[in-house]
Amino acid sequence: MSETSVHVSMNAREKYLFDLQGFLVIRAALSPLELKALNEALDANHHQRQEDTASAADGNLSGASLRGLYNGMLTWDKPWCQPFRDLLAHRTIIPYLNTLLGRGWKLDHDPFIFTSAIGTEGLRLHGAGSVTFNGSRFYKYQNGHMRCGLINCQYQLTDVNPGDGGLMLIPGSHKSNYACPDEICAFDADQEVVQHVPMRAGDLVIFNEATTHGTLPWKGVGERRSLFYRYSPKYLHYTGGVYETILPDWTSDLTEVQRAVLEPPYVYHRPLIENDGDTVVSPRREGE
Ligand SMILES: O=C(O)CCC(=O)C(=O)O
Repeated sequence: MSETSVHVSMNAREKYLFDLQGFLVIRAALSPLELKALNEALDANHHQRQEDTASAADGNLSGASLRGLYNGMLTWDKPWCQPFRDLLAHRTIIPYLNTLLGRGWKLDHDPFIFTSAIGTEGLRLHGAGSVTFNGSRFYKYQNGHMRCGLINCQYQLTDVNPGDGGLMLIPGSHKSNYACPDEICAFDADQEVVQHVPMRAGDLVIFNEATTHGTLPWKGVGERRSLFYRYSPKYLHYTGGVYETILPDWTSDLTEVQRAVLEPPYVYHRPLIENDGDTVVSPRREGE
């Protein structure tokens, strides 16, 4: 039997924690076989590694080297693309995304992986909370439902031990009404409000882009390998990359559920994935 955590709905404890913190950790989201296939695919594609020059961290977040960045995995040569395609609509995440984004959510960014060796720099805290209404990265609770702009699903392909570094978040900041002061964003002041999230390989952290977050310099002995899938509600698109108005030829290899996730933003007649992870329905109109 698979050890993957499959949930048919987001439970009351998880809803409380996500609403409170702006993020949620799902333990053992990936099965050992899925984890092995993803790591083998990455090992076989080391030549695809680029350096992430965007972070330019200094002070407490500086480091001796840049983060490694991989993308384009959905169209890597077979068989290496397959484990990444299998995660497009992973059964574990469906009930969470249905709850946080409303049914009809879509992949937003092209999936990517950050890697770090010991000494790799971090990234300033960012994510604006409720300072201004930003329709692409917001948090709202209304009429019994949570709704978010951009949602990050970050799978760990290797362990993240306490003190290793990597993802940091300010719990509750998705609802903050004031801009994060510069010295906190730089991780120079009030470090106790910032939470590092230790995880085992196979764990998943789901967080709202509006939750203030960044990267601690990597101090782990092992390599950091964090795999990101970012999703948005059916009516918006945050970035370029995977947004195609007509699905490309390679998507004919995908399941109906996986293709539904790659649909461009629109509302009417949209394929909606049920929590069971298998059923796609397409109501004429969807008012959810
Ligand atoms: O390192 C992380 O997990 C956070 C990365 C991040 O927020 C970013 O690259 O924008």
